[in-house]
Amino acid sequence: MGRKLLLDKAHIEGIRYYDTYRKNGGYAAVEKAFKMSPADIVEEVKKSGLRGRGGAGFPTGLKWSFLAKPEGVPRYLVCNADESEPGTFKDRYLMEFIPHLLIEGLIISSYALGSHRTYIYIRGEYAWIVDILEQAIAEANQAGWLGKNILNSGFDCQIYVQRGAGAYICGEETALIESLEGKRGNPRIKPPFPAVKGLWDSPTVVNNVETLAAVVPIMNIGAEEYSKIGIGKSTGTKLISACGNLNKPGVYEIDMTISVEEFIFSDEYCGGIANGKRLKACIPGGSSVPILPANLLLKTAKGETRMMNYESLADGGFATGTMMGSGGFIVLDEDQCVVRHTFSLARFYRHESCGQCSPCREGTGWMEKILNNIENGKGKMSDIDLLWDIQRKIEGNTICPLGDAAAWPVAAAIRHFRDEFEWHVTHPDEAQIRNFGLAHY
Ligand code: L3W
Ligand code: SF4
Repeated sequence: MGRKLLLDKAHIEGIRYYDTYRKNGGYAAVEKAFKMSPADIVEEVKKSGLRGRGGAGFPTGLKWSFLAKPEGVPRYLVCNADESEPGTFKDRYLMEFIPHLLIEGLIISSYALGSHRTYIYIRGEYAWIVDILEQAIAEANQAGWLGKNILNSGFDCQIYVQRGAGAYICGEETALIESLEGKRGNPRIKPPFPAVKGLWDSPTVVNNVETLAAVVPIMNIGAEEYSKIGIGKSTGTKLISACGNLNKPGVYEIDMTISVEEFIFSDEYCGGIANGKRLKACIPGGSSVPILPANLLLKTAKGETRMMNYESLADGGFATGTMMGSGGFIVLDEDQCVVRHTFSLARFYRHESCGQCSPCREGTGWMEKILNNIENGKGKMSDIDLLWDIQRKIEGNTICPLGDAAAWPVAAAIRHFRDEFEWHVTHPDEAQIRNFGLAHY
C-alpha cells in the first residue's frame, strides 16, 4: 500500500467542513509555517523536490525563487484550477472532498511568496465546487486563518475565487492571467514569465491545485522526509485520474514507485481492463501527451519495466516514451479505434485554439478535416503523410503549448498505429476497426 499524503483523510465523514478538518490535524501546517521565515519556506519547498502537478513538472521551489520582488509592487499567487485537460479530474476530486487542504496550502504559499491577494481561477463548469471553496474560505476567515494579521504575524491575506467561462486555453498560465484581468484569454508570449510580469504586470506565481495542496504535507513531515518518498526527481505522491476501459476508474494517489502494469492491473488501483478485454493503448498524462501501444507502455526503450513517474514515462523520448503530464490516465481496450480517438482529440484542439498563431489556427482545423475523412472512409494514403507534415509544422512554432498538444497526439498515433490509418484508407466501407497494435499481454 503506497503512502498517502493528500487523500489520506479524504474518506473521513465531514472532512469538507472546517471543524472536522481541524480536529483531524488541519491547519497545523499553517501554524508550523508561520514560525518560519518566508525565505525558509521557499527553501523547504525547493528541498522537497516538488514539481508542478499541472503538466509541465517544473520544479516548484525554483519557480518560487524566480519571483521578482521590486519595492512597492504587489506580488500575486494564482491557483490554476482550470482543470480542462481531457482525462484529467484529479483537482476536482481534491477540491470537492478536501477543500481545506487547498486553502491551507494557499495560505502557506501566499505567506512564503508575499501574496496578500491570492486567486483561485476555476474551470467554469465546476460551478458546484465554487460553492464548496467559498464556504471553506468563509470558514477559514471565521477561524482567523485568513484576513488581517494572521496568527499575529503581521501578514494579511485574502483568497478570491474566479470562475472561467469554459475555454480550455485559460488553463495556460498567461491566458489565465489575461482572463483574470477581464480580457479575452489569449496566451502571452513568454518571456517575460509571470514570475517577472504577470497579473496586472506584477510578479505572479501560477501553480496547479495539487501542487499547492502538496505544500501542506511538505510542511507537516518536512522536506527531507517528503523527498525520500518516490524516486529520483519524482518526489512525493501524485494524483492520477484513471479513465477509459478500466474495471475501477477513479482518482488514485500513488507514490511514483509503482509500475504502469501494477497501476492498471492490480486490485489496489485500476483492477485491470473492463469486460475481460485486452489492453491496446494508453495516454498516461492527459490528452496532450503521446499515446503508447501496450507493449511500449509496459516496457521502456531499454526493455525495463516502465514506472509511474516523470522519468520512466518519458524514457526513450517521443519515439518510445510519453509524459506524466497532468496525470490524466486514459486507457483504451482492444475494441477502441485509434483513428477515431485521434479525430476526436483533433476536433477538441481545433475548437479550443485561440486562433492567435497561424500554425495552430490553420493546422488544427486542417488535421481535424483530414482525420474526419480517414475515419469516415474518404481518406487517401497520401493524407497520412500530409497529416504527419502538418503536425511537424505546428510543433514548436506557436506562442503557447496548445499547438504542441494538438500535434503530439497525431504524431504518436501515426508513429505507433500507422497500420490502423492505412487500414481505414484501404477498407473505406468496413465498420469499427479492431485489434491493431495489440500487445500479447
Ligand atoms: C520563470 C523561467 N518561470 C519556466 C515557469 C513557467 C510555468 C512553468 C512551466 O504548460 C504543460 C503543457 C501542456 N523563469 C521559467 C519559468 N517557468 N521557465 O515554469 O512552464 P512550461 O512552459 O514548461 O509549461 P506550461 O506553460 O505551464 C504545461 C501540458 O502541461 N499538459 C496540460 C495539462 C492541462 C492541465 C489542466 O487542464 N489542468 O493540467 C499536459 O500534459 O500541454 O505542455 O509556470 O512560467 N526561466
Ligand atoms: Fe492560441 Fe494555439 Fe497560438 Fe496557443 S498555440 S496562442 S492556442 S493559436
